[in-house]
Amino acid sequence: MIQPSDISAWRIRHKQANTSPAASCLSVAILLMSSSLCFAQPVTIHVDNFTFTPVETTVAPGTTITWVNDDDIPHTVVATDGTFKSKALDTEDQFTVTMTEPGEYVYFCSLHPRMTGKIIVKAP
Ligand SMILES: [Cu+2]
Repeated sequence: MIQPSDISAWRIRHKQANTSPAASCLSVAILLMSSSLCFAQPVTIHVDNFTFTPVETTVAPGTTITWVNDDDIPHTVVATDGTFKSKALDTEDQFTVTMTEPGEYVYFCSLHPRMTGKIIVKAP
């Protein structure tokens, strides 16, 4: 015979097993009294053929952005206002920053200054 306590234990296990990442995030957000963390999905920007792709991207504050050099020559990632600056990235090297302050950040490759991109940090 199943006791009521068995059912509630099963429910707890069942609930945990089916908790989605979004639901977990929501719980964490309620705990922290902050919703901005939940919308900060990491973003990857590819560097290839002298181009940043996507060339412009809008993210929430707290978003981690990773540039990956898919090109066969080195590139850098340098913000015009000095917010971030990578070393020369060889093929397959990565550079990661976390953007916390809202604003518009234009960046370029210091080796090939015509390569530019833009990150817009904006609360959702
Ligand atoms: Cu470059």
